[in-house]
Parts: sequence; structure tokens; C-alpha cells
Amino acid sequence: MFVSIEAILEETRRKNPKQPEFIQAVTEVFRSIEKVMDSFPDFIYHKILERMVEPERVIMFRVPWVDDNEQLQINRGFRVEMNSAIGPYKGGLRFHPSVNLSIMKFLGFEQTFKNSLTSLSLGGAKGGSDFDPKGKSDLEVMRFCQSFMSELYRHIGENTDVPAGDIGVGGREIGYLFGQYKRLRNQFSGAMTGKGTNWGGSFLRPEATGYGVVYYAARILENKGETFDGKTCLVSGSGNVAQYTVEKLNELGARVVTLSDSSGYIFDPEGIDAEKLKFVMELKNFRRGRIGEYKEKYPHAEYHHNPDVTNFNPLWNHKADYAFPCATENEINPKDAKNLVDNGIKMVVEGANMPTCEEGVDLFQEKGVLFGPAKAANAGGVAVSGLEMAQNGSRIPWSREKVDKELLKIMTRIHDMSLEYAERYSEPGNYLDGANIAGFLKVAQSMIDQGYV
Ligand code: NDP
Ligand code: 2IT
Repeated sequence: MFVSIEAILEETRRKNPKQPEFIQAVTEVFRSIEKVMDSFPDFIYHKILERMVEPERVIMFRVPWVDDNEQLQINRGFRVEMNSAIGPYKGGLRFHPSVNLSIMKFLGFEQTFKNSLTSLSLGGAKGGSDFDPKGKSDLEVMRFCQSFMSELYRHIGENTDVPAGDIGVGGREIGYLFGQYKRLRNQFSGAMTGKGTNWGGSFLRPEATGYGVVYYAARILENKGETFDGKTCLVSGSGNVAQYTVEKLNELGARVVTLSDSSGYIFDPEGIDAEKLKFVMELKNFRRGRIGEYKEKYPHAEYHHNPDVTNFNPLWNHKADYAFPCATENEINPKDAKNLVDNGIKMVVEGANMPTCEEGVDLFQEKGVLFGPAKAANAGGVAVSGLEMAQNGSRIPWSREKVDKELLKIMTRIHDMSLEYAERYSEPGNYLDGANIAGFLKVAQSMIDQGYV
């Protein structure tokens, strides 16, 4: 019996109403997979697509905690265990007020194929809460994390499901979460990654996503006979991914002129050099301040207040060679994509997950803008998480140099694989199709091997 991809998509839309981000992520992958269905007729028979859009397990739970004013607060916790065909569930935790089931499912779906691309044995998952760490005291964050883990601990483990960080979950949160996990289980294990290097973490995990994004982009350029030297770059966000993207871009001779947060963005025409980046890291990671303070320190820069990036983000209206969206999903809307193209952008590489809206991706492809899709370009973070699991398993930590070498190797392989699969199944240079197809095939074939589960 022949079932079209469009029919499966329609059924997915029907079964998941009001989940626009999840449908967006599924649609993008299915459009690429459509191109290989004739080569893999088994996928229809074994209902691979229908199974892939159904998470293996969704856990939703109440998270009560008491704030500094002794008021009871209630948040919602999630863990979406999407797919375990190629390894234990793996993926980050996001703490942000916008977190809902649609966002968790889109992230878990993307993670499944991203993790497959790393060539490590990692299944796909995502979790988090609508808790907002902004403006909370360290003790409030600790109490929240302890309450969150008091439910989550029974669902995770080093061979079951291994969470890590994402938006709003950095070293501080991982510490509180891991401490509570260890206490409840009476076990020191690698059930979480992104740990501190004193207590089982890997060197370079904080840097890994940003560095990996730039390694991937550098390989795209190398393939075209270009380099970063003297090139102007737009970077959005000012958190973990953005910071280390800027650090590596600076090292490779580029000039980064923008950064942002959910309140607005800064434009520094002279470039955000190593010293200015150090100020940003201190501001965001320790003082937990707003990016607007950059202008107070460096008055020649511009600051533009712009709280709603999903509407229109003037950051993308500056002229530059390359763009690196590193904040959040759909931060490049159709108008932003048009501005980038009109201003002659040559490459867009995604640090955030699904930062470009559907129309934007289509426009970049149509106009020949080099496009590095998130699930390939930002896979360096989870890849080093996988290396952290390997180090935990063997109880032998690796040097910074060894991790960096492995990360570079993994990112280069993901790039080359995206290119090769694009050429074989789609069109040369279509990194989006290449990454989707390469990531998908390994998971799909593993699902067939393991029967109907
Ligand atoms: P952080 O919390 O460290 O930083 C997020 C940054 O994006 C902050 O500057 C934040 O501003 C901004 N931001 C977040 N949400 C919004 C929003 N709704 N509107 C405008 N700005 C927003 O997170 P990460 O750097 O870790 O994550 C950034 C992106 O990268 C996410 O898409 C994440 O899923 C993805 N990613 C992260 C990986 C990791 O290892 N951490 C790995 C792969 C992908 P503010 O300070 O105001 O909140
Ligand atoms: O989106 C991502 O890949 C992450 N947030 C990292 C997940 C991980 O398990 O390291």
C-alpha cells in the first residue's frame, strides 16, 4: 500500500494540533526524506515516518518550589524521550517561560537526527520547564532544580537517558541538578553531561557548541576556497553558544559586530574583540546582566531595544558577510531573511535550534546563500557530551587538546557527510537535505533492525 509523505504529514498535523514548532521541524525533515523514499521502499512498509513522529515516551510533571518570599510556586516539567534506536536518550534541558510540549517535541525530534550525525551512540530527547531563571536568586534556582530532579531522577540514568544544558541551563543549574540526582540515587554516575571538570565533566563542553559551529562553517568556506580572515559576521544571542561562536570567529580572524538578548541587540562596528567578549562573558555568566550594559562600557557601540525577535529583528538588517543565529527558534523571520539576502549575506550557519523560519530557509536556498542547518552545525555540543559519557564510562578524563581534536574531527565528518548525501540524494551543496538524509537513514535502518518497538 502506498502512503504519501503528504498524507503522513496531514495525519501528524491532525494528531498534534497547536504544536506549530513540532510540525515545522517534522515538515522540514520530511521534505528532505521525500527525496529518498523511492530508494528505501521498506520505510513505508515498516511505517518508519509514522513511528518517528510519535515520541517513545513523554513525561510531564508538577514542580512545586518555595520562593524567597516564602510563596509556593508551581512550574511544569517535561522530558520527551523521542527515539532510542541508536543509543540512550540524550539531549538538553531548557528552562524558559516559553517552554511547552510543542517546543519540547520539536527539540527532541531535531535531537534524534543531530545525535545520529555525530556518529556516536546517542538517542534523542529533550526536556525542561517553563521556569524562568532570570531574576531568581541562586537559592531559588537551587530549590527549583532540586524539586525538578526529585521527579526526573526516576526516568534518567547513564544507560537510559542523559540530560544536559540548553537555554537557561548552564553550569550552575547542572550542578544543582546533578547534586540532587546523586543524593536520591546514592550513585555517582554519568547520568548528566555538562558537569564541572572537578566532578566528572569534560574539558571544552562549554565551548563545544560554538566552536563546533565555526568548525563546520570553516569547512563550508574551505570547500569554496574562502576563509574567515577579515570577514564581518553577525551573531545573535549572548549566551553559551553565541559566546564561544564569537571566541572562535575572533581566533580565525573574523570581525563580529552584533550580539543580542531577549531585550535587544548591540552593534559594535569596530568588532567585539577578545577583551570585549570577556566583558560580555562576565556580564552574562556571573552578573547575569543585560546586553544593553555593553553600551555603558563601550559608548561607541549602538544598543537597540527589541524585545520581540519573532516579529522583526533589526539585528539581521546590518550588512555582513556571514550570519550566525545563536539565540532561539524562528529568530530569523521572513522579513529578516529578505533583509539578509538584500544586504548580500553569503553564508548563514545556525547555532541555535531551528532559528530560521521555513520561508527563510527556502529563500536562502533559492538565492544560493550557503546554509549550514542547525542539526549539523550545532552538533558539537552534544558530540562533546557523548565524549563526556565515554570519559565517565572509562573513568579517565581526556586533555583539552584531545577533546578539541575529536570535536574538529566530528564536525569535519558531519560536514563531509552532509555534502556527500546531498550530492547522492538531492543536489550538490544542499547541506539541509544532506544532513537530514544522513541523520535519518541511520536511525531508520536501526529501527527496522530492532523490530516493531
Ligand atoms: P543560553 O541560555 O546560554 O543563551 C540563550 C541566549 O539567547 C540568551 O542571550 C537569551 O537572551 C537569548 N534568547 C533566548 N530565548 C530568547 C527569545 N525567546 N528571544 C530572544 N532572545 C532569546 O542558551 P544557549 O546559548 O545554550 O542556547 C542558544 C540556542 O542554541 C538554543 O536554540 C539552543 O537550543 C541551541 N543549542 C544549545 C546547545 C548547548 O550546548 N547549549 C547545543 C546546541 C544548540 P536572555 O539572556 O535575555 O535570555
Ligand atoms: O540542542 C542541543 O544539542 C543541546 N542542547 C545539547 C544537548 C546535550 O545533550 O549535550
